[in-house]
Amino acid sequence: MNHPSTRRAPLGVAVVGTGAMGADHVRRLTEVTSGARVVAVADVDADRVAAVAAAVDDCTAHTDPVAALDAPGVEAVLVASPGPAHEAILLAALERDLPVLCEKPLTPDPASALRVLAAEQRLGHRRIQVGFMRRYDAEYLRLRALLAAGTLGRPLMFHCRHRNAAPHPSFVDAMLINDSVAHEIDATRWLLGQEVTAVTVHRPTPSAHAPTGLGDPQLVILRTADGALVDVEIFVSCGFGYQVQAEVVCERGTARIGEAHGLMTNTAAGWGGAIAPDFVERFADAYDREVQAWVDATRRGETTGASAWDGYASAAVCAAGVAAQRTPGESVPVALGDRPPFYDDPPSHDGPPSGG
Ligand code: NAD
Ligand code: ISE
Repeated sequence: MNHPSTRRAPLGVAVVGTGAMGADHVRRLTEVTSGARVVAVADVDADRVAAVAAAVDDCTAHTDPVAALDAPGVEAVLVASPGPAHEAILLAALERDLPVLCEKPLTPDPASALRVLAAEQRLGHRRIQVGFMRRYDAEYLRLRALLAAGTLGRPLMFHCRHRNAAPHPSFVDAMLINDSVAHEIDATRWLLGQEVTAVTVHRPTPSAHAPTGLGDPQLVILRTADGALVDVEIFVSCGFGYQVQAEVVCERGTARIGEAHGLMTNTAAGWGGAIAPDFVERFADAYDREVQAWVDATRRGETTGASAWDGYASAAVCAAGVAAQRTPGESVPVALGDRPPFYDDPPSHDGPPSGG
């Protein structure tokens, strides 16, 4: 790779996985992000990848994801394939010393996450950013700044609601934790600055509208190292739209985000607002900032944002959460290894968004 700080040409990106997120990231990199262009796309679905490539100038299409990494002009990779496919492409990217923005989860279990960490450490420098995009959402950033300022005192409880209109068709019980609550797990670690030490899951009688076999909704309780409690309502077949809301209760006050997102109206009939249909709309600004920050950092030769360690720590909590789903009401401890010094340097993106 050319040294990013000495060249002006846009960063050549390969996007692996061109489903909902991948296609949206291709659009973003092409129409919104500055300093980057999509030069290759990959998907195991030949028709889908051909259609996405056809809409982008000078972009090659691949059904073999590794072949996309070796395509002409590729200098960095955005991974948006399903979680179980991440390990193979991450290891291939590290072998080629390519910077990666990997959609969450890093991988779906701690053992595979540790293999990725080992490969990155063998390489000798950090190359992976995990796409925990709430770290770039304006409201989450303000909440983090407020908590860090300390005026509200110590956080005692963190109430979270995470609702989807309908789940991805591949959803099974474990994905409620690995794909959905993974966001609240990262938000807890990032906002409260503490590791999660134990997980309990409570399971109400499932909604009649949940797909067969999916125990939806669930109530997931995380305990943190300093004794804070985090309760997460995860409800992925709520039917009415996409809602992500949170309230931190501290010793001297509370702070709430995500209540009224978007248009609010007052009319003769009453007042009300619109609910985003999905994550693509609700977190559009956060994805824009996340991808721009990744491109900018990559062109400077840096790796910022949530690290592979953060991805592993999240996977370790998820593993406890999936075990807790099988023993409802019982607290399951998190088995988290020690953080290697390699991952000690803090990410540098933590300031408020520009204009925020
Ligand atoms: P999707 O099913 O819409 O798309 C996944 C695509 O990957 C499909 O086109 C599929 O054919 C392709 N694919 C499958 N195996 C592949 C492989 N080995 N190599 C290349 N392509 C492969 O799923 P999605 O909703 O776009 O999710 C993709 C990723 O993004 C997942 O990791 C998911 O957890 C993450 N995601 C993140 C957010 C967020 O808010 N940050 C939201 C949704 C999804
Ligand atoms: C999806 O993979 C996401 O990451 C979304 O942000 C989340 O809301 C959804 O539940 C997941 O399936």
